[in-house]
Amino acid sequence: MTIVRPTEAQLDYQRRRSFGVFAHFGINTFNGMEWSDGTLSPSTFNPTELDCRQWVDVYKRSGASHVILTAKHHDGFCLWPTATTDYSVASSPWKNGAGDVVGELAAACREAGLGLGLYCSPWDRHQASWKHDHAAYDALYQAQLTELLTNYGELVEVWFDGAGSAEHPYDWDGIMATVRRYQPDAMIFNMGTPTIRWVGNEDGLASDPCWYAVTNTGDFRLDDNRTGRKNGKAYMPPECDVPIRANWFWQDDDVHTLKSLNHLQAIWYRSIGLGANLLLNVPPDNRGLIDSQDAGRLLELGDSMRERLANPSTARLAQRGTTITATFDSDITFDHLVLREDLSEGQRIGPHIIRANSDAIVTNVQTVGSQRVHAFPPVTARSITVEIDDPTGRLAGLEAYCTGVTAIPSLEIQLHHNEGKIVPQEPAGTAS
Ligand code: FUL
Repeated sequence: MTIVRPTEAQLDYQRRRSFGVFAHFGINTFNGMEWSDGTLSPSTFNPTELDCRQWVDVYKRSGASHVILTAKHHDGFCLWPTATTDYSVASSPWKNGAGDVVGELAAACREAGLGLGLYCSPWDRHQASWKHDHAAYDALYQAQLTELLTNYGELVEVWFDGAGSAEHPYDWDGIMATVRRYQPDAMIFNMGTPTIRWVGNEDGLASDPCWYAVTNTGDFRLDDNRTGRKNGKAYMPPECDVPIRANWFWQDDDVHTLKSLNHLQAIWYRSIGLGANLLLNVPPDNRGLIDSQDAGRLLELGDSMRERLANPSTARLAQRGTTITATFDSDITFDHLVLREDLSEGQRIGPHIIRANSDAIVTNVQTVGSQRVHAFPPVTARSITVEIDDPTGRLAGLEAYCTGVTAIPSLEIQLHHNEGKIVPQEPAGTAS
């Protein structure tokens, strides 16, 4: 079986950027819409108090390592003063047309040490050429990307959204060459030749197993998106995107859909806790600020998870074949374990069983990956064993925690904007 290996940039991303924030912001924010058709007037874009430092302050304090901004959504309205179209902030009353949201966010991120990624929708409903003159649109899109990739410093991720694009074949070779040329280390989300993939739902949920390799690439409707496969052909870890309310753009009438702390924690364990990356959308409102209720909830999530994982007991590891013995300095009581696989030779560990004092405390679980978080009723032991399925698998680390929380929280029923109920589907095998 061939096991594909990650690049250094992918490994770094998995290690350091497991939690990012998505910021949907644009002309929709001022018109109560999620998708608009490219005809809304730029005169409606007018944030009265826009302050990217306030966004970055909230994001940073939550523990997020990066933010991804919708520089252009499907409506084609550009948040930077692009030379490619008038449909941008330059035609808006905001700062009399002299503003640049991408520039302000990039500066705030640089100042605070937060990574920046940009979303630039290939589907553009404002440009007639998108439908009628593919070559002209492809040139315009390349020019827009070039502006974004060259004027705003280092980007950690470029987000390509597949929505709406079925009818337009893009010049992916050209687009990828542009990204590689100007931002060689940036992760590429989901289209072209991606380095990270969509997890297959917008509920923020990965599955167990969470394999990083997939076989079908370059198509965002992958059948092995959700679980991946051990012997897949390309290394492409999943990113789990989910909005903090029902909608991606800020709306003035959906605060009742703000996800509870319990539900966000449930998402955390089923994304970051399964070794996937989480991208939680916390968008600016029509003042150009993060709403205090959204900010409060995001900070509660960050604080609570940080508190749970604040005091690790680190184990010494010894491996014989498929048995790994993890020994602590003394007897300790713990209810959480975090396992980290050494991924430098590719992801190898599948089903594993953890025993303490010869009782099985974790069973029926699959992959480990960049980090796997298990929760269970308290156990006291000086050493534990992890029985893995593949003798070539290696753990890079194992830590135990006493959190007072003895199970992974359950998902809650969510409300749609229009009050319809969404029952989140529990991904297979995630309860440990
Ligand atoms: C989808 C888009 O259509 C939504 O508006 C949103 O941007 C989401 C993150 O991706 O494909």
